[in-house]
Amino acid sequence: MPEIYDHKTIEKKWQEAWEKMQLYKTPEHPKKKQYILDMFPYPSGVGLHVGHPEGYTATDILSRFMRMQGFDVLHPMGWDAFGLPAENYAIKEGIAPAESIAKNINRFREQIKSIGLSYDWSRELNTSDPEYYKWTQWLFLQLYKKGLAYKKEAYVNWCPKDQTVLANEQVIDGCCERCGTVVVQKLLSQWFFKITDYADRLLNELTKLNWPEPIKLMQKNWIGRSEGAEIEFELENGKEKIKVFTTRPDTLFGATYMVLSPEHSLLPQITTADRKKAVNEYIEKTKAKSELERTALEKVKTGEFTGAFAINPATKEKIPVWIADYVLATYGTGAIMAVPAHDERDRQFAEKYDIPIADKPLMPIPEAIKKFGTKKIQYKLRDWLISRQRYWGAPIPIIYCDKCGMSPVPDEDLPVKLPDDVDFIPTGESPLARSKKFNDVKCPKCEGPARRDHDTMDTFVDSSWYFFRFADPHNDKSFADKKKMKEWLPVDTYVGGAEHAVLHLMYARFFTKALFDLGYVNFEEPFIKLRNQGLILGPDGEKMSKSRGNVINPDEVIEQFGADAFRMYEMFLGPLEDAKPWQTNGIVGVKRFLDKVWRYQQVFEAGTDNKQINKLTKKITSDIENFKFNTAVASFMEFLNENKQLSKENWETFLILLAPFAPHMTEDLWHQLKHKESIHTQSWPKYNEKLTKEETVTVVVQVLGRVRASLAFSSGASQSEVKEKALADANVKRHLEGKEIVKEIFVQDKLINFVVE
Ligand code: ANZ
Ligand code: ZN
Repeated sequence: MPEIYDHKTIEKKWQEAWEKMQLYKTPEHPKKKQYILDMFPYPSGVGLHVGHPEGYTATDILSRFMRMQGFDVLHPMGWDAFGLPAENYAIKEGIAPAESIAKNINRFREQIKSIGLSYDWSRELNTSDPEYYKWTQWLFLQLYKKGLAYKKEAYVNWCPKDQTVLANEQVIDGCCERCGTVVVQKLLSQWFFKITDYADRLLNELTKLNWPEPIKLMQKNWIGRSEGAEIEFELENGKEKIKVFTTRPDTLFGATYMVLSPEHSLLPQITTADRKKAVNEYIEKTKAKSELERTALEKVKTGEFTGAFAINPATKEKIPVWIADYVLATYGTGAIMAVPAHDERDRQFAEKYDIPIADKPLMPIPEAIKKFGTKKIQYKLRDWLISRQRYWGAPIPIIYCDKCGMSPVPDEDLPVKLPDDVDFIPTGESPLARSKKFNDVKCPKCEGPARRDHDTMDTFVDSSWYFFRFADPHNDKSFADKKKMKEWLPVDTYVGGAEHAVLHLMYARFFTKALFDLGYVNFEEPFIKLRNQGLILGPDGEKMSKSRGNVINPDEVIEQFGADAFRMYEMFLGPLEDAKPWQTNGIVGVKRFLDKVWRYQQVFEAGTDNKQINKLTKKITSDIENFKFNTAVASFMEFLNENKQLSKENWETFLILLAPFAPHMTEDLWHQLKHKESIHTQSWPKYNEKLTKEETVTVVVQVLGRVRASLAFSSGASQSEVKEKALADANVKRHLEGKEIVKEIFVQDKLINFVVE
C-alpha cells in the first residue's frame, strides 16, 4: 500500500464506483423513512461557495448514519433556478437565462459530486424546467379556485432600478434587497396569495416544531398578533364614521385627536375646502416615503389638519382629525385615536402641533371594549404579493378576454411555457408583454381573441413546494403522487441558512397548510426539525467577498487536500450554527489526521481493550444525533492520539464510525481489509453502555509542592483540562496571585504542581 493517501485517484475511483452501483438510490417504498433535506441552491454564475458544503456535509453525514442504522433515506438535491440574477445577466451579456442557468447547473452538479455527497441524482429537479413549473402553475390555479389567489390594485414596493415589484420581505431598510436602490410606492394591479387567512395557524403551530428558537421568534414577530379593539368615532359634521384599531382601549378618555393615514379613503369627503391644498400636497409628499422612514420613532413627526372634527365617544368632546405619515394605510383600519398622554409618537406630534394632552384615568380594558367598541385581533402579516414584471419565472396561468373577463388556463393546456423570442431590457412592463407569440391566445370560454397574463411568479412560489416533488419528481399526472407523499413526507430534518427565517420557511408552511385543506397532503407542517448553518467567514474574520479578496474556492481546496479533508474540515471549523472564519492551517491539521488514519492500518499493534472504542462509538453516535459534528471530528483525532493498540475488530469499528465523515478513504481502507461490500452499507456499530462509563480520579493540585486543592476528573483527563480547572479554584488562585508560573509538573490522573516565581 502506498504511504500517502493519493486523494485525487482514490476519491475519483470511489465516486465512479458508487455511481455505477447506484449506492445512494432511494428505496422505492420505505419501511422506516428519513427524509433529510438541504435548502436547494440558486445556481449562480460564480459556482459553489465554501458555505454551501457546510450544510450539505452535515446532512450527508446524517444521511449515511441513518442508512447505516437501517433507515430508508430520501436525500435529494435540486436547483432553485428561476430568478432575477439570470435575467440581469441576460440583459448584460445577451445570453438567454435558460442557457446560462443550464451551464451554471452543470458546474454546480460537478462541484457537488466532487465532495462525495450521497444524493440520489435520479431525483434531481430544476424549478425552471417546464415539467416542474407546469405544477407551480397548477398549484397557483388550485389556490385561485379556492379564493386563496386574488388580484387587486395596491400600493406596492417598486424598485426603480430592477423595474419590478418587491415583497415586503424583500425590502431591507427601505431599499431593494438585491440592488440597494431606494424603493418607492406605486399603485399597481397585482396578484396576491391570501396567507393572512392562515395567520393563526401559522402562529399556533410554531410550538409543535423542533426549530431553533430565534427562527420561531422571528416568525412569531412577523405574524405579529395584537389583541385590541376597534372603536368607531362619529364626525361632528357628516354621517361618516372613522374606525380605529387600538391595543389600548383603556386610554380612550385621553384621546385628544385622531390621525388618518394619507392614503385613507375618507379624506376626499371629510377634508374642508380651506385645508384641501395643504392636505393634498402632504399626500403627494408621502408617496416617496418607505414604511420604515414613516414609522421610525425618532423621526420628526409631520402632518396636516383636515379641518374635520370627530367626537370622542367617552368624553363626548370634539377632537380634531389630522393626517400624518406615521399612520400606515396597511395596518389596522388605517386610522388611530391619538393618546398623547400614553403614546410616545402621539406625544411628540401633539407637542409639535399644540394639541391638548389629557392625562385622564384609565378604565379596565374589558369594560372599555364592552362600552365603546368590539374586540379585534390584528396581525402584522400581509398577503403575499407574488406577481413580478420580469421574464425569468413561471408565467401566471390566467387569460383575459374582453367579453368573459378572467379565466384560468385549462389544466390540459399547462404548462404555459416561457417564450424564447423575448427582449429582456426592463421597461417597467413585463418582458412577456412584448412577445406576440406568447400573448395572443384563445379565450377558454368563448374561443374569441384574448391575451395572457404577462407577469411571472415570485421565485419563492417555486421553492414553497419543491420538497413535495422530491417524493415523486418525474410524475406527469400530478405534482406528486399522494401515496408517495404519505410515504416520505414531512421532511424529518431540514438544513439551511438562517436568512430564510421568515420568507421561504413561512411560505412553505403556508403552502403545506393550504394543500392540507385542499386534501392533497395529510400533514400540516412540512419541516419537523430545522437546523441552521452559520456563515463561514474569510480567513480575516470578515464576510467573504470578491472585493475583499478573501473568498476561499472549494475547488482549489479539494484539489489540494481532497474531498475527505475538505468535508471534515468544514465540520471541524466549529458548531454548525455559528459564524466562523476559515483557517488554512486548520485544514492542514485535518489532512494530517487523515494521513495518520491511512498509515494506521499498517502500524497499529494488536490490542484487546474494548473500553476506548465503546466510548468513541457512544460519543460519535450522540454527536451526530445532536448535530455536534465538530466535537465528533475532535474525538476521532483524540482517539488516534491515545490508542496505539487496537484489535482488528476495533479498528474496523473505527473505520465504520469515520465512514460518514470521510467516505472515500474509509471505503478504500475497508476494501484493503478484503471486504467485498461497501463500507457504507455496514451496520452502525453498537456499544456496551457499561464500558462507556467514565472512571473518576482525584488529582492533587500543588503550588510549589504544597497541596492547595484536590479535584475530581474523569480518568485520562489531559494536562490542559486539569490546569484549566485548577486555575479556576479559589484557593489555588489565591496562592498564585501576583506570581508567574514558570513550570508545570503533571502526572496523569494524580497530580499537577505549579512552580512559581
Ligand atoms: C391608542 C393607543 C394608546 C395606542 C397608547 C397605543 C398606545 P401594535 O401593538 O403594533 O398592534 N396604530 C394602529 N393602527 C395603526 C396604523 N395603521 N399605523 C400606525 N399606528 C397604528 O400597535 C397598535 C397601536 O398602534 C394602536 O394602539 C394604535 O395606537 C397604533 F397608549 O391606540 B394605539
Ligand atoms: Zn371570452
